[in-house]
Amino acid sequence: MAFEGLSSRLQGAVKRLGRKGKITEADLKEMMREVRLALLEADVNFKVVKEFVKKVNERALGANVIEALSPAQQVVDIVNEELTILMGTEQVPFQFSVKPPTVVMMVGLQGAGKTTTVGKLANYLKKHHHKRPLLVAGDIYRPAAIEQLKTIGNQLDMPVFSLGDTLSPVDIAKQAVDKAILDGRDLVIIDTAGRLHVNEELMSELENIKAATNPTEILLVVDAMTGQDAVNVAQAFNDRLDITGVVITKLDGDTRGGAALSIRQITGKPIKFTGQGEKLDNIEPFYPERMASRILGMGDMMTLIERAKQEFDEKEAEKMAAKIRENTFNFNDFIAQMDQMANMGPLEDLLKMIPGISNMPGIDKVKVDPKDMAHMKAIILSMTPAERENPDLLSQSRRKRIAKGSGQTLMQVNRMIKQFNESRKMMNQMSKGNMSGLENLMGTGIKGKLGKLAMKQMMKKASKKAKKKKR
Ligand SMILES: Nc1nc2c(ncn2[C@@H]2O[C@H](COP(=O)(O)OP(=O)(O)OP(=O)(O)O)[C@@H](O)[C@H]2O)c(=O)[nH]1
Ligand SMILES: [Mg+2]
Repeated sequence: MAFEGLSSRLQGAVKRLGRKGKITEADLKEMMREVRLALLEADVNFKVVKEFVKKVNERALGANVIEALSPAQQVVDIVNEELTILMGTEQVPFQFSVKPPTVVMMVGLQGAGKTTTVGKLANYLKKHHHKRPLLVAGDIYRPAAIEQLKTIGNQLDMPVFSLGDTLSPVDIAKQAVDKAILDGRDLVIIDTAGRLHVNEELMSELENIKAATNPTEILLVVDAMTGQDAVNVAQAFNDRLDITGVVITKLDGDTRGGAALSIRQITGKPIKFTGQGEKLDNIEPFYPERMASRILGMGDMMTLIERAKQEFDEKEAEKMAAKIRENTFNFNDFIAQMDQMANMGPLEDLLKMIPGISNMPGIDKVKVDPKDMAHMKAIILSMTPAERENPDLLSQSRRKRIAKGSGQTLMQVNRMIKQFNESRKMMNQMSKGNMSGLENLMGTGIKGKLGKLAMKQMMKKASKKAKKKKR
């Protein structure tokens, strides 16, 4: 798969960071070193790498991730966002001419995938935009080029405009546009010849085709396998032709993918499509965000972060953490946390989405019984507001009343209150001590989930203890 090296290195760096409850400036430095190496190894242009690392580092320090409740998470978030920005932030759609036909020039070096992409793009725009394409055989130099395009036209059941190999490509292109207008074709895609290297002859021919046909899109086709050189090639084509976009082909291959990461930054021109195979429907619009997630291998984790962000009010989290510290965490807070969790879907699912957690020993045995939760909630809801605020008010007579009100036995009520008090004490101690974990756990979204989990485990322990005592 493309980006494999980059992905595994970045994920490795993230994982190492992810195990820490707190990170230091040294951790951050080490992480940035890894990110830098990962990008360089993936053949990302060194200027791009330098700029990228600088930006991520500045943001991480600026966001004070070292002080933050979830430093690792925030660093990952920043890397993901910057990767997205690096690749262009938004999907840039294919442009159509206001006045048909829309003319497209496909340009690029030899073997990049121009001819194939002519077919793919025609196929795509017919399918998704109901266009009526005319394919133009503008490569008169490579002997089999015309036949290759005709075969593609046959496969797609689309007309191919060819005048053989005696007229100049400029004339062919010009006549093709006239023919399209005559036949009511609203899309003209011109295949052009490739060269091994950028050279003057090629560039001036392409300039002439551009002048003769006034294309709306000039798409540079770049093979994803091209390493560092991709950037120079893109720059050369852009300088002469002022390209409108880039198509990265062969992303299905075993490529390091550096080209995809550098070109936007260096040329300022968007990647519009990617080719992911030899078949004529292996083309997709390029989405920077999706590509970044794919590179980080964190599609799931990003979803989780997004969900947590939506569901959780950061201020509430702060408040909760403070309450634990000050030992004023009460039943209302407890219920609020429970509801919070319910909004986020089953806890087990959430845990599975967090890299590093999913393979923690024993984690798969953690089962959160919704019935348990419901019982706890019923008991709490049978308390008066004052009792919920202040668990110390709960005398035996009050507990009897609560048991009745909640349909639970007195024993169940006692046990629940005891568990609550014990966990509260434990959380308070942890928040004061070196176990930075718990305050975090009760903090922001994801941690809120973990907080629940920790609480649950503590409660289990407490109840086992209670049982032992009784015997
Ligand atoms: N795996 C894979 N192969 C591709 C992709 N795009 C093109 N190819 C293959 O790459 C080879 C070259 O593709 P062409 O479309 O002929 O490239 P070209 O730029 O027109 O080449 P010239 O006309 O010689 O300059 C062909 O074997 C294609 O099947 C892709 O996205 N994935
Ligand atoms: Mg070709």
